[in-house]
Amino acid sequence: MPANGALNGAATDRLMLFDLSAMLVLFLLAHLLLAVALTVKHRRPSPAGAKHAWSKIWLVEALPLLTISALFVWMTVAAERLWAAQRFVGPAPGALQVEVVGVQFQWYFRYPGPDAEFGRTRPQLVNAAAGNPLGLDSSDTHAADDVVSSVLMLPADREVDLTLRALDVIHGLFIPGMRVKQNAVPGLVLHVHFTPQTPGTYPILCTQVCGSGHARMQAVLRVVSPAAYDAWLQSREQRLRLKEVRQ
Ligand SMILES: [Cu+2]
Repeated sequence: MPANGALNGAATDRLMLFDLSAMLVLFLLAHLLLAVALTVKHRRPSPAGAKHAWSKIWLVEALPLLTISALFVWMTVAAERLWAAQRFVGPAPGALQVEVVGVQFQWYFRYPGPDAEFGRTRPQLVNAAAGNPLGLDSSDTHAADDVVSSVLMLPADREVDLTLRALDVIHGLFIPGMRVKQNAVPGLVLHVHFTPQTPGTYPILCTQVCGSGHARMQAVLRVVSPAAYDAWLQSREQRLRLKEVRQ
């Protein structure tokens, strides 16, 4: 994994390190057991030793089995808790709202603009060649100020709530540097939230084999200072207004 740049990433990294270490220890122990079993000569149990058999089974089989089961249950619960913290537990009320749309073979990021509300979209209006890849409905006043970008620009240290949609098939949004992974499914509106911390450029990938162009379905996340983010959004808004004036 690349260096972590998000608030939630440290806990994920700690759990992954623990899980991998536990797997390594269990792997080595299993092979040690196998080697011992192969080298020790089999002996016929004496009638006198039969009464010890149950305590031996408990010690050699049941106890390790219960311990490993408890470890696996703990690992599952710990992972589910991290997963749920970014999905089932809602974002902070002031979280930045960004919509992510996956379409063969491109990611689009939509910002609601000054009115803080995403405008209406209609599938019939989707036309990437005409500059409307998401099918924004210009008759809706909320849609007029929506900024659509192919780069995900985010301010550092502010929580972002991503709303994921897909226009055709299932796509998988993966930002390794933020330890964020979430599918975008046609017909579903899914949420995932996180807080980027370290400014920088982070690759965004698609993790679902979504067609012939799947491998090039990549984008970038730019984490910048809040001032740089505001300047970027304002310049995009200005570009929208100029376009409107020309039309
Ligand atoms: Cu894809």
